[in-house]
Amino acid sequence: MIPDQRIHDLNQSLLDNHQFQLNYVTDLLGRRQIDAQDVIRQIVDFQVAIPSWALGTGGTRFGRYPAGGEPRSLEEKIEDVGLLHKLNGSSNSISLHIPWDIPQDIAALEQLLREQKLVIDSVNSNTFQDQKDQPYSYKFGSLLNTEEAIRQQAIQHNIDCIGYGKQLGAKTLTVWLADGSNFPGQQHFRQAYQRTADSLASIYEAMPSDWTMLIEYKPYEPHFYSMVIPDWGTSYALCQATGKNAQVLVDLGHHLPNTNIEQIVARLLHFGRLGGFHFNGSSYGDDDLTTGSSKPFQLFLIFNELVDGKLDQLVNNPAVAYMIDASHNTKDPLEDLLQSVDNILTTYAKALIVDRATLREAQQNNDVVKAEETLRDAFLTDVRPLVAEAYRQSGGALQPIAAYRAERVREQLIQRRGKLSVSTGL
Ligand SMILES: [Mn+2]
Repeated sequence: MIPDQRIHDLNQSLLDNHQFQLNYVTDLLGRRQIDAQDVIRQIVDFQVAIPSWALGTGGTRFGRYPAGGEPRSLEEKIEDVGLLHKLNGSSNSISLHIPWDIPQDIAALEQLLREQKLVIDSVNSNTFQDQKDQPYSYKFGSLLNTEEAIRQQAIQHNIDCIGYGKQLGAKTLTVWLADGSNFPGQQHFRQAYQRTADSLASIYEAMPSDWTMLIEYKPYEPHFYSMVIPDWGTSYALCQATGKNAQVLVDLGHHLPNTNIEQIVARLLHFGRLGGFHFNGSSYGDDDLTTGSSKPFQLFLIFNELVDGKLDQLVNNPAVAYMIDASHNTKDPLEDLLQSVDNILTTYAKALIVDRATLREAQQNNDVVKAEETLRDAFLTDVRPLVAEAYRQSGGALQPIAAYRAERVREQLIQRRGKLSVSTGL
């Protein structure tokens, strides 16, 4: 939608200022024996999957205010992600939600994905709502249901998701269960857990051996008394029981307030069971806001653990799948996603420049202040020119949101798709 030449021209007008700032940061890091080009290369390599359900407005329980021009089909969703990837070079994949985005014409979709330089990274099953043609209801749970026929229906849905994913080259199934209870005594805790474990085992058995099953946890919502997978410990136990290709997925919004998420990340890396990430921003619960918007330091501490784990030879963890899982009520969804990816990359860059030798030494010597100051030093360094340069080197825009606005993309989308088009999702 945005021609290369146009991105080049927009960049050209910013280049002088950009170069000045980039030179300054490069020099600053050079004085700390850090190669800025090396950091930029790592930012270029970092890719975040965009969820097919986050390209339209949604999310509040009370109403929805369409942005206009929302994608009406999977094809249009792919176009939108292609646009994001064109602007930032960092969003090369899509997480597919089934049944909101069931692929129809596989050959045409493959062609479109190739054109937009995108891949499908994961398929996400949905047993948290009833579909109009399904025989049984999930009102009282899916994989944990007391009725075998209902469990079978939910298992089969997950197997169908694997089938759709296989057609498009995905290799990851993400399972998030809304299963739980609202009242004391409603469910037998141990039996509900065991039925869940058995159902997951059946799905795992049907999964190709080169696939990964990501098991997501959440402490509350939609159920408020108990969730069958409320925490990382339960996810981890289920992964252990299920098989080596089952991994824990950490969604940043799926923790009770003040939970030390960075420590959870470190634990899972230590156990080799951190499979994926759902990025979003949260003040209270599953708020699904822009990643890093209100708690940037927490996001930095999480990235600090991810980078530390990656550099540590003793850590034997498979590649982590990075995905956004957010929803947008007040912002243009595409601008929100550009902001989220920008916050993610900026925070990643800050974690990359942490002086790890000094940090280790301070930790070893119990020098509390030095250790904390070492982290603060990286966190407070303005690395935005490195991220902008990564965008530019990937063929993207130095300032993706400014380019998006300059091109009046939303207005163009409204013209093509209509003011009232509404995307599938929550
Ligand atoms: Mn999630």
